[in-house]
Amino acid sequence: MNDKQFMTVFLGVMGVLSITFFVIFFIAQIIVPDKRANDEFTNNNVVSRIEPVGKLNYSGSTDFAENLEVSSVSSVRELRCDSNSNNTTHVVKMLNEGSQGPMVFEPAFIKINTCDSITFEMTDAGHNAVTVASPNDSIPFDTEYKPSTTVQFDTNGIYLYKCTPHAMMAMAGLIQVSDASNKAQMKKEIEKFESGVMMEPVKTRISDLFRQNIK
Ligand SMILES: [Cu+2]
Repeated sequence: MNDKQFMTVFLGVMGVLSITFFVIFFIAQIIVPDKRANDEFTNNNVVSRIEPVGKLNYSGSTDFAENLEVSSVSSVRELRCDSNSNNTTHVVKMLNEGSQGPMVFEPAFIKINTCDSITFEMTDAGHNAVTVASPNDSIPFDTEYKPSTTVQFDTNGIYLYKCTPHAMMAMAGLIQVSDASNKAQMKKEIEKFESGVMMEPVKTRISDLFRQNIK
């Protein structure tokens, strides 16, 4: 075989390889989009089931009357409270600066009776109140950065809740509804929460609150 023959064979082989490559590439283009549609993360049926959590909204006004909202829980289950009975509504404020330091709920600990309500008031904008841990069979709450949200508590026990954007600054609070039946479990939950607190001076703010108030 001389150089000329060799080049002819070589170019022929290269040509066949190139055509084969493009055919495979072309087929892949047709197959891959189908595979992608079956991927669980891009499947719309799956995506639509994932609830958006903690939408950030710093445009909260302090016009409470217009935005007052009572948390609706009927889609989860009916509250076990008699709507006619005289239950008290307490107020917890969300503050940039309180008597206990920056980024606090005030009061951070509150003891209420079964079926009482708490109105979370976003006194300073950019805060929410979201359940971290609560008694078994209780309904978690999320004020969704609304200026004022009233939540009724029908399940006894201790609740730990936080402000999502300021949790690392220990912006959290405790609610005791009548009894402290879940005290042991809550102790662990507070420990877990405080492991995520980044500001050293307030690292034990919630466990201190727990120790001082919950018997
Ligand atoms: Cu906050």
